[in-house]
Amino acid sequence: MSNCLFCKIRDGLIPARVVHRDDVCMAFEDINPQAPTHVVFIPLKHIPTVNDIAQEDREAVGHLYTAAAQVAKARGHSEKGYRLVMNCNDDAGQTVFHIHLHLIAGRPMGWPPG
Ligand code: DGP
Repeated sequence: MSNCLFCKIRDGLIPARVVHRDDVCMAFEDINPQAPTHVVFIPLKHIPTVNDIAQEDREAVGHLYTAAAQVAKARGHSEKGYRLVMNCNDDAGQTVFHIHLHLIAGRPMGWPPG
């Protein structure tokens, strides 16, 4: 946890372009954006992967979705749409082991993802 990149961003030890913060989660611009809007939402609590989400974390995880929908709406993406995705472990491409919900929007997207 002490070596977690997103904990360091949460604690202000590494700079990020923060777009949302409340008492449960925060969001910042992805450093390697895959679309005109690419924001990651993290719980303030360190949770390494989706596999580690406990019963007591359910409200915080749901909170990520409502916060993401608010940011998507504020940026005008509600009608055309957007993607919310949380990668879990290596096959899904997770590279930072503090769960995060990607908000990706502003261009058409294919399915299934690669
Ligand atoms: P994932 O592959 O699902 O674990 O996504 C991790 C995302 O985190 C990836 O899209 C790039 C982003 N990221 C990695 N390092 C940094 C950083 O130092 N700052 C910011 N803002 N984003 C980062």
